[in-house]
Amino acid sequence: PVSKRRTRRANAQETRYTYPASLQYNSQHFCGGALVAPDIVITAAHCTSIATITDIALGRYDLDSASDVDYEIMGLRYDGVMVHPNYDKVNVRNDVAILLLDGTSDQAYVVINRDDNVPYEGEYLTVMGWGDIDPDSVAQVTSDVLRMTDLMYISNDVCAQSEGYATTSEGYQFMTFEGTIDDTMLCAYGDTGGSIVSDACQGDSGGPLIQSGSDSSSDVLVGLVSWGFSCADSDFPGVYSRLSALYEDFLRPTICEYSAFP
Ligand code: 4AZ
Repeated sequence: PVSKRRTRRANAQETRYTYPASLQYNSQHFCGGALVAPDIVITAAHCTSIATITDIALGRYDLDSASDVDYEIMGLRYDGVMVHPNYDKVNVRNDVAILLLDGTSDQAYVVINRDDNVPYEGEYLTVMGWGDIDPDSVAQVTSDVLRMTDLMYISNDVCAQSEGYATTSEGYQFMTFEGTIDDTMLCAYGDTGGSIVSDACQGDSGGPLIQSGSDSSSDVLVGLVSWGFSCADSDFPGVYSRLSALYEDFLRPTICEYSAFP
């Protein structure tokens, strides 16, 4: 996650989050994910077309360091990528995929939100990832350590009416689709007033947006980083896959069928 100012960037605590996954191609991080059962990671559907997933790193904090304890590198089971059947890549709808691991993780996994009334308007949420930390530089600079930031949940209507998505040609240009934030999406933004904006960015995609509990086993996974116009621009909130909307039709039945720990 990024911020236009350094002050609000925060490294996650080394051992606070056990369920973030780093999806890698030949040891290079390219997307996030979340461990939701000992043998299942979920991520954004669009991540499955960015690169081939050769490794899934779990229990990591510093991707560049061998000093992380208890971390795990997993692969995918044969035919282990299950994209939501109604994933719509033009409109970025139903942006979720299930990854079946070829092993069993010892990390604490995170509970998926199934309550349509969560999050509530104005609720604070937390996003985390190893994604781009400097959106102003041309090169993508992924973080070596896991970073997190708090964001505020806003309703889909408020999001669609935000300065950027509602009014600017940039917004319209980006939203080549019908211009709605549909019910498989949710929005959150990190504008604390002034110029300090924190946000998810490239490389954070697929990673967890949570309602924070006191530890990893009491956190609730409400979203996955999905899209947004630019990063850390106060006119454009970040958009996430809304997991409560994807739970009954896809996540619950698929996890029940394929996990050895349903
Ligand atoms: C991306 O390209 C991306 N600011 C992810 C999140 C956001 C923008 C872009 C949200 O993966």
